[in-house]
Amino acid sequence: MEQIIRIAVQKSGRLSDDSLSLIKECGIKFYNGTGKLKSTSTNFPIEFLFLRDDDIPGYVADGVADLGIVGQNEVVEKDKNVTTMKALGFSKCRLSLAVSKGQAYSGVEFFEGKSIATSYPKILGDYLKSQNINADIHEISGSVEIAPSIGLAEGICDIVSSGSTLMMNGLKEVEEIFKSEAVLIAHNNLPDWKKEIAEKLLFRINAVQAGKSSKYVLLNAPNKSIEKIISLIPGMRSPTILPLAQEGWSSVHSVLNEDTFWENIEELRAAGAEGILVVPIEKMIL
Ligand code: PRT
Ligand code: ZN
Repeated sequence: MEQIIRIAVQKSGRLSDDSLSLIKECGIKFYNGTGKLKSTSTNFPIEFLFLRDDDIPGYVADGVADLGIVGQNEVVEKDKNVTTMKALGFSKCRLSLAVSKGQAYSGVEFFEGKSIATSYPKILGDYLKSQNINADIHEISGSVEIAPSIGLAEGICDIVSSGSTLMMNGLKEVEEIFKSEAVLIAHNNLPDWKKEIAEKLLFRINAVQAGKSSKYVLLNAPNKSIEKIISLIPGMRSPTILPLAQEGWSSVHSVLNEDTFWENIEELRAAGAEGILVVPIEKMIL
């Protein structure tokens, strides 16, 4: 039998598009017809299982799937034995406590003796324990944000992204208790041959991510500024310097980090750089 590994991804929801785009950016091809539950890549030894996100940590822990892409919130909430291989940087959100907008709130002690509705009883329970708060946790599976208005609970603990759901429901965020993003998880005891395939996938993911957080930059500068410019954009090993046809000028090629991009550009201009071109990088192997 051909040796392949299985990865569980969300069938349809907030994680699906970004999970599948990442796989595609890794050069892994597969057919993703609507309603399919399984698909095998045509050019990488991997099979996809399309599942509900809530089930992914369990399937990976049981070994039904070897790998999974799921929100950290689900991994921690489900409390299954899995290994987190890599934070993937998408589906970022937070789990927060919220109360009615008009409610006076001075601190987490507010929740002492109160009831809180949530779909995340484990994460909330751990948090309340760490704060020495005794509260009544009402586990509900959806529409948590309406709980205060229907008198089910005095507070809620739910996923927040932009904050507009809370606002529309007359609630205010009072404590952030957990930060989440999509992660790549793995079964704890993968045999070596599966580990090797998982490492190949991880290598590609790292290359895609490094590319995304960097830009290729080309600029012209008078030779007297080159030393200063090299110190500003040291690049991977060191920048490439090519002479321009015009005497006394050079072209400098290097790599810039996205996070410090604008600061760097200003410094480069101040150092004498001109004709600065910035180009996206598809993949970067360090
Ligand atoms: O059907 P299935 O069970 O697979 O999906 P699901 O409906 O349980 O999950 P889904 O697709 O909604 O979310 C999957 C994962 O995306 C979550 O587990 C989080 O890790 C992550 N994520 C990122 C979010 C959000 N952002 C998010 N905004 N999950 C949910 N929300 C919801 C939140 O519950 C609330 O209702 O969006 C609302 C808040 O959003 P804002 O922007 O109004 O603050
Ligand atoms: Zn779900």
